[in-house]
Amino acid sequence: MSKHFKRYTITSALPYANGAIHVGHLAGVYVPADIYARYLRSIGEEVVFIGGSDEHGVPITIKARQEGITPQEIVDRYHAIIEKSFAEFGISFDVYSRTSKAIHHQTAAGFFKKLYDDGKFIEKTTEQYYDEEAKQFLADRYITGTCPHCHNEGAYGDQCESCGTSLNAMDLINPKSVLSGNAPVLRETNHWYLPLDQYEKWLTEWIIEGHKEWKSNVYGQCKSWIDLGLQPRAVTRDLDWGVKVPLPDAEGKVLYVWFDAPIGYISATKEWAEKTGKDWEIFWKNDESKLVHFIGKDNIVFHCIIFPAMLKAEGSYILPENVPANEFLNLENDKISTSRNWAVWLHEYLDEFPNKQDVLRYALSANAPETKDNNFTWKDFQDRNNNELLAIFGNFINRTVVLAHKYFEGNVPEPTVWNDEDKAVIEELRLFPEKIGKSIENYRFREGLNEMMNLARLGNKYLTDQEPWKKFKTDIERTKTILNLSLQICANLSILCEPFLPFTSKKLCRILNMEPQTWKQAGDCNLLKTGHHLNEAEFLFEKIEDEAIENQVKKLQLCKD
Ligand code: B3M
Ligand code: ZN
Repeated sequence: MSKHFKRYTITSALPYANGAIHVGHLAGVYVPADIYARYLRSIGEEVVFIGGSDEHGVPITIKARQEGITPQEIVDRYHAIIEKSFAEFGISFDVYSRTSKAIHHQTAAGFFKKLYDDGKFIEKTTEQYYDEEAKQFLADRYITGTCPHCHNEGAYGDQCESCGTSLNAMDLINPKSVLSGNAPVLRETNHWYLPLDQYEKWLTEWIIEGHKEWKSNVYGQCKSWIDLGLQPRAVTRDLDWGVKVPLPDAEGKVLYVWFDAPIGYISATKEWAEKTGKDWEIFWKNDESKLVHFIGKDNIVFHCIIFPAMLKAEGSYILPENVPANEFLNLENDKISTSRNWAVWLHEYLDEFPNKQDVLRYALSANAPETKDNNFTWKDFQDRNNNELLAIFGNFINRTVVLAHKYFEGNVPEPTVWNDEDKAVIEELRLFPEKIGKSIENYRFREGLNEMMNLARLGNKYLTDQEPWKKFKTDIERTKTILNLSLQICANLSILCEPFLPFTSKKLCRILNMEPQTWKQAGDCNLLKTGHHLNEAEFLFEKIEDEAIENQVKKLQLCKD
């Protein structure tokens, strides 16, 4: 028996505010999280769905330097772009915060201080590169030099982009500071470390023994990390952009971005609670609250090992119940890359496909990289729209509503004689809410989406088989029953498609002249009462022509040339 929870704390990875959002982000993290949150709200659960921008870290300071502006200006710009994209795609956050807010700085500093006071850190002195002219310690990204493996002269202190090897700044041959161009010198500095090695036994029990139900990609990654043996991790850095280390003698030091960012989930919950008069603590400290982190696979170690160890060290927090991380989405058979502009950016998509948010949501969910890396192609996008959304879902709704107007002046006709075929459809219909719900609860969103489409398929087939257009003249009672039942299926679809296709659900409710209903009402064949008046039919989807697809492919190809 799985445990019943009273409320849900749903987080989605905080995107770095140094770039816009692309389809990979949406498919990997935000659409699945949104489906989950919307479904839970629909079944009547109490939910807080948290998002926000991750506004610290070295790459942001580097971008600011390159552009000759402040890091704050960089994050202000991208936070606005990101927040707008999420809103436009219907990602239904209860709060979308940012880690440069005062509430976050207080919360993250307070969290660090509690761990410090409780003696949970170890302090170590190491030698780090220092730029004597710029008078500052150098983050790995601030050092370039020759790669010891492939001899590329422009390798960074953390990675050589030419041969792909991860590096330590100390490995570079002829290191140079990005700030002054001078060779850096080594200087002693002290930092605080979370001794992850001390949590190894506990992590083994909690994950390896306790969470065998996690997705195999997630579980497998955790297991190999733990098997390799965990090392103490520095949680502070010498940098002037971030949450200041709240200790005397820590001038010029901030919390490591991966220490403060997950605490951002907590700060965002506080912000939301202040605005809505809720109690944030119950969502984080009560074991009847279910904490679920939606992330991409590159964030697994931080959410499954390091953040839980931080929460455990603090002592008063619940731990994630699940971390349904996705694999990566490729684009036209190639890795998405922001530097090569090999991506589909959300804001550009909407310029070219206005009001087609749900088509993208659908194509991405249908192809979600749930168990392995997956591929987005424009051709598949077109096929999903034309052959599924339009040909099945849209066509069924449209035929039904048009016929109801034609034969019954847009009023829901009274069903009189149910035959065996009707009864079979009614029986099948009843099972959908639970089937789709189970898939969503188990993080199998593709399966849930496919089930939802199966209901549209069922409706479409029923209408085609029953041919009310042939019966209207000879058998008005049958025609009434067929259209009544078809309309009930439309009404059910408006509920059951909502987590996946929220814009379509809204439009469908408008066509049916019906208030949005909740999941509990689905499965019923009397959602629309006899005599209820429908609005005019509108197209839910329209055909996407080859030309539009060719343009997208061409546009991408430009990045290759
Ligand atoms: N900003 C990394 C990323 O966007 C990081 C996630 C933070 S979640 C607390 O992949
Ligand atoms: Zn190299």
